Amino acid sequence: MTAETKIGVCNLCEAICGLVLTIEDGAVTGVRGNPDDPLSRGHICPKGVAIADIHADPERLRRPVRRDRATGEFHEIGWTEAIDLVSGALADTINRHGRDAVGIYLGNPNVHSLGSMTHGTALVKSLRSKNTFSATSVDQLPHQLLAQLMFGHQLLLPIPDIDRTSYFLVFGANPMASNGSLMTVPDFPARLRELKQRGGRMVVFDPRRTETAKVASEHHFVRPGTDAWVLLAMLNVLFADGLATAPSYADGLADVESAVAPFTPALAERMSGVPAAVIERVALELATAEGGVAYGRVGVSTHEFGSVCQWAVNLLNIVTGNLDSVGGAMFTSPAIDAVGTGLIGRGHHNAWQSRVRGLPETAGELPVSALREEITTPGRGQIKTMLTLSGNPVLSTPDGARLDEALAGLDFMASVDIYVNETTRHADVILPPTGALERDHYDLVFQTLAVRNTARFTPAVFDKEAGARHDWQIYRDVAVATIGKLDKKPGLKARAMLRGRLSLSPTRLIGLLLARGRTGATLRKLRSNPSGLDLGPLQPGLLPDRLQTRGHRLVLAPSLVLADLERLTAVEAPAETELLLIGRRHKQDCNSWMHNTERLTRGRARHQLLMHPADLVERSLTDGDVVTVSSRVGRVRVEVAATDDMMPGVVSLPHGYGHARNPGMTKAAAVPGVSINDLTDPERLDVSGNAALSGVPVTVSA
Ligand SMILES: Nc1nc2c(c(=O)[nH]1)N[C@H]1C(S)=C(S)[C@@H](COP(=O)(O)OP(=O)(O)OC[C@H]3O[C@@H](n4cnc5c(=O)[nH]c(N)nc54)[C@H](O)[C@@H]3O)O[C@H]1N2
Ligand SMILES: Nc1nc2c(c(=O)[nH]1)N[C@H]1C(S)=C(S)[C@@H](COP(=O)(O)OP(=O)(O)OC[C@H]3O[C@@H](n4cnc5c(=O)[nH]c(N)nc54)[C@H](O)[C@@H]3O)O[C@H]1N2
Ligand code: SF4
Ligand SMILES: [Mo]
Repeated sequence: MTAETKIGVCNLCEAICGLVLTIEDGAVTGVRGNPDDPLSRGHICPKGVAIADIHADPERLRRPVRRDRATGEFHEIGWTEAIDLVSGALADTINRHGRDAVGIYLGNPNVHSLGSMTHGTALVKSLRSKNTFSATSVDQLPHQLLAQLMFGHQLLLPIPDIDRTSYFLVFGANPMASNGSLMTVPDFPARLRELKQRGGRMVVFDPRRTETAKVASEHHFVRPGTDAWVLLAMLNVLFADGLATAPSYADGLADVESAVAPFTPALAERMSGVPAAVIERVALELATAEGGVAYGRVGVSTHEFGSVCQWAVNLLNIVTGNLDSVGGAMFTSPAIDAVGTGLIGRGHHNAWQSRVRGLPETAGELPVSALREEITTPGRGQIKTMLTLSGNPVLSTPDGARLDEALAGLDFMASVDIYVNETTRHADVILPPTGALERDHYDLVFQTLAVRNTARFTPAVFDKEAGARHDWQIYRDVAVATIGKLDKKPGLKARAMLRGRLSLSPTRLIGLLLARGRTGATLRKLRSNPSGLDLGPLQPGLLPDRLQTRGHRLVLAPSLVLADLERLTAVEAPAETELLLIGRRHKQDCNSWMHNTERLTRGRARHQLLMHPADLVERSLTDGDVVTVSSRVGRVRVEVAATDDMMPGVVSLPHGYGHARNPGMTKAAAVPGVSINDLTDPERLDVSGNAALSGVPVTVSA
């Protein structure tokens, strides 16, 4: 037996850790963090090790499968037949019902695959359906919208300079479990230790005493859904104390000052439960720290006022002089600059609306909270055929149970996925791409969002098996075949251009894009430095040049958010609800999948509803009871676990559980737990269209 080591990369979360794999006889027998990786510095987590389990998993699809509509059973078919079926159904739907009759959902793993980024997006564009949805609207839509409105580009996202900050103010994020988000920060625990060793502090606001809260210098409970009042009150304090300034290239400071004036610390205390004195002190500490940064993530983005929250977080950094400055919120200088080169559009909002509820699009996508009604409501533009790409909206989006039912009624559904999951089990055809270890990788997204500038290209660890296809090849073939079957085809020239563009492999494209970059990182150089090139710490002083707004101006007071403050002002008192439901992530979970790997599911169960002991007593419940949790849209039955880590009045379930409805995936189906999204409500939305998954009113009973 010969053992060899190969450099790989983990694509399971935003930390993009470098790996060193041991390969024996074609099997992965060891996975370690790569100590030579300039970004991840040897870090790895339990999921990174489990990447070998996915590779070897017999339940992972390797050939296209077709579902027998009578029996529900899947059987393997050839690629030619599979592409023909999918392109035939897509074209037929468009020919008969128009383009919007094809619905598309793009799931989270798309951003973790190079081929999806280069070719999946091209397929989606070529279909030109308004009914395009993605995980963005159950995640970071407010961040992207505010980046577009304030900085001029949806991906011009300020990243906390965690390696140099002395004051890290965190709202609604749990990087100790999630490994960071919109902040690619491999080895968060070590970077936090270094922060504290420098004498720095981390202050966390969260309705649960999370893993991150437990290692923070200071943690404060905040009532779910009320951060907007707290953040605006912090701004209010800074203006009142004359500590709020703006750079010469900013417009609208006076508008901000008058907008935040009604949002006093006393009001914030009443709404959120956070003492006014804490709000005042923390605001002053941020303003006077030598390099401080405010950061808000999923907990304040999947919020009824998610856009106000992200606006306020950006403003806290701006008015304290911490934007574009060392130790603050900084912009990256990636080797492939999707922002400056126009590779990804700057974004737009409300250019069209969803058919049934009139919800606004953002950057070409509609809120996924509208997906179900667009499938079930008859009329011109009704979704008849669905295409899901690396997604599991039945578990990941609000009111998933009803979406589950709606998918069963489609004329046709096709999925590009490596598993039969709770969503793809409804597909007529599933097209499975090669796995992460079988394809080249360059991270187009997360190197752009990282706390340090680095560049890394990772060739495939394994050759693809005979008869397997990469995702980019699947997207190419579906796009070209579909267009060929349309009644109203684009002109010959346009079709040839699309075919030409799609025939370039992702790696070729990366080579071309790197050659256009300004960092000197070429594909050849990256190939000879497989652990990655260190391009140095984030650079200050990139503004105003880097701004993509007209005249490179920083827009402090976008009208969309100012108008939404009226909705906020109209909320007079905290809602009288019994309990508020929030989500959670665990280190060993990966959104809605990977529950079929034993490595990540053995040990203590972690699917329970977490509840404060006093709330249990009030309902005559005891730890371990099976309880009924009910919301406006649904109910689930699940074990309850008592913990004073929960804020009283708040309960928590993790998302991505509830696999029993998909018995076909045997190991995952045996994992206990229910889907939190059988309780979340598609009517609860931020002004951006992002789902308000946090703070859902629920009742809990025996
Ligand atoms: N209540 C609540 N709901 C949430 C969240 C929450 O915090 N609370 N979080 C939200 C967030 S932030 C996100 S990003 C979404 C994520 O939810 P989704 O967008 O549904 O994405 P995932 O669950 O990560 O993965 C979906 C599927 O992708 C498939 N897959 C994995 N790797 C590959 C690959 O390489 N190629 C292909 N083709 N398929 C692959 C797997 O089979 C998996 O089932 O969930 C959201 N839902
Ligand atoms: N292990 C693991 N890592 C992951 C993922 C995973 O599923 N598992 N998913 C990846 C994905 S897709 C993403 S987007 C990132 C997300 O990365 P994070 O944003 O760090 O994700 P969460 O752990 O969901 O953290 C959200 C926090 O917000 C808190 N919260 C809920 N409601 C409120 C509120 O109203 N106010 C405040 N202040 N806090 C609130 C929750 O208690 C929780 O601690 O993680 C990524 N990394
Ligand atoms: S932290 Fe994220 S990228 Fe790193 S090994 Fe774990 S799952 Fe993979
Ligand atoms: Mo996400």
